[in-house]
Amino acid sequence: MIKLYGYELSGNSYKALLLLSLLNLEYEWIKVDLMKGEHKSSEFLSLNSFGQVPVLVDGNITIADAQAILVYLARCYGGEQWLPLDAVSLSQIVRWLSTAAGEVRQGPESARLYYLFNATSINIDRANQKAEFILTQLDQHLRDRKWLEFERPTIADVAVFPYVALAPDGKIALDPYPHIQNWMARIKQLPGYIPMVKL
Ligand SMILES: N[C@@H](CCC(=O)N[C@@H](CS)C(=O)NCC(=O)O)C(=O)O
Repeated sequence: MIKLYGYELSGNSYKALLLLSLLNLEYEWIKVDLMKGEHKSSEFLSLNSFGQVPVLVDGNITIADAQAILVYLARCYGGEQWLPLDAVSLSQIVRWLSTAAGEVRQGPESARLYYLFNATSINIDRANQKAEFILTQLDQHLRDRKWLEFERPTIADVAVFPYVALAPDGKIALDPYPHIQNWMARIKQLPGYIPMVKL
């Protein structure tokens, strides 16, 4: 059975959980307690030397990084729907995987880290500026679209959704972004959708 190593308050772990659930796959959840430093144990470092969750183990395959896990699951178990492979479509999806790991991480994800986990090394003014930029961009992008790309949900939506939905944890209100809110509501309606803390 697929094993997912993660932490329940980790939005990156949630990305992997969400796709596992949307794909209706069975998995075993293995909690790595970041608060207890379990991600720095030698046992966990042998799975991911970066010392970060999530990590997915499927048979003899071990994959670290939320975006990499989404790609793996989509291609192994989701067919063309979640990650099409023609050059243009693939590049459109990868753009959003990069945005999730770039602008979204520097913005709402960092603000959440600052307030929820007291990560005072984060420059909160900069995180707020980055958040406003990417949320405004996303809202514009979604003005006349149901999903980030194409006429269906893909791993682009799964990668970007968690830390946008969690923005209020970083004291970033989503009220000014109606198109983002409509998109989030659509994601929550998908068969197999699970909210973040259900573990
Ligand atoms: N690029 C990685 C980042 C993963 C990441 O930052 N994980 C956090 C939890 S959300 C973590 O494990 N932090 C502990 C640490 O970096 O020491 C991904 O997208 O999965």
